Amino acid sequence: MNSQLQEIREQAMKRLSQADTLDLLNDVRVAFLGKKGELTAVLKGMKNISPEERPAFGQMVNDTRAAIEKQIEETKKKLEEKALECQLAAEEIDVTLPAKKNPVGHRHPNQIAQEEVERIFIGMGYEVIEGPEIEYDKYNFELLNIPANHPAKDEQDTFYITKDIVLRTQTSPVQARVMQQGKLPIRMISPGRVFRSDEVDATHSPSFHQIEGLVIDKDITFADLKGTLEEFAKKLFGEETKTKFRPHHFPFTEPSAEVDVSCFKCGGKGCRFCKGSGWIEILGCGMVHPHVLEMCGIDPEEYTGFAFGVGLERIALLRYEIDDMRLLYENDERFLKQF
Ligand code: 2U9
Repeated sequence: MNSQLQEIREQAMKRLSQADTLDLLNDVRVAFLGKKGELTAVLKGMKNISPEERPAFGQMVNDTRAAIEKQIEETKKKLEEKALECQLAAEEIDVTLPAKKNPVGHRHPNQIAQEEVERIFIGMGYEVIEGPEIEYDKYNFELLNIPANHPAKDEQDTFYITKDIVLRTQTSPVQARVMQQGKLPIRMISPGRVFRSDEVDATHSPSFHQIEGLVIDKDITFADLKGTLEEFAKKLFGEETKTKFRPHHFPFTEPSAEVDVSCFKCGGKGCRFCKGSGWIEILGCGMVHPHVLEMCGIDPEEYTGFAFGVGLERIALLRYEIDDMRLLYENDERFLKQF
């Protein structure tokens, strides 16, 4: 028996020295100390030993078990240390590697231009008011002095949802709605998307953006309009900017004008940018037509006002020297992130 125990101990020690993973170590523990293990089998055979020899034999079995358990613990500790070392080596962090990029969005040049225009008018005490992109024909055309069969309806041909409902061709209907609410005076701008049935080219798109402005109060004159837009042009293009008002016609304003600014590239001398003229057209404006005031419930004998409209894309193209409007809609990141 003594030699059998000796044999078991040697076998166990040999297999423990070969166990190089925690799983193999567990196999060895089960093979020798488990319920059906070799040492357990020896214990079960104790009933065949004489009672006098039993205590000494029991002691030997316990010593063998303790020796194997001790070796298992030591091997386990070594294997766990080795596993940790392997894990640490595999998860090594190289702090010299370039950091992962976290791509964030970028404001669109239209958005930047819109915020800039808004900032200038907010600074002059204007409110920013937005409205629906789908409008009644009445608000988009009728109340703005463009009745059925008016030629301006051709120029502003749009997309019809029904006979009476259209995709708005200008943001003016927002102003018409504010006027109808009857709270005076009004000092507002309304930015937003508008639609026209235009073919796509370098300067046209069926969907673009405008900012329109409206001021209604007692004693508002063309001089107020001029002063306001001169100030706006200076803030947007630089203090040295000059403005020129050319007579024009819009159905909703009378008198009406188009406004040019002195070329901010050449200062007015004439260059490729302003096509040699020294001037660049930026917006349209005028005194709100008395009939429009009347239709929107305001007494033209008591109140007068001015209005203007700016194409946002035009401002963005000029400010950032972009020569094709289509670039603004392609959303190519390489283009957008330059601004
Ligand atoms: C009301 C009355 C009048 C808004 C105005 C313009 C002149 C104008 C163009 C600029 C470039 C349109 O985007 S564009 O093609 N707009 O020239 N807009 S006056 O007049 C109004 C607005 C509201 C109640």
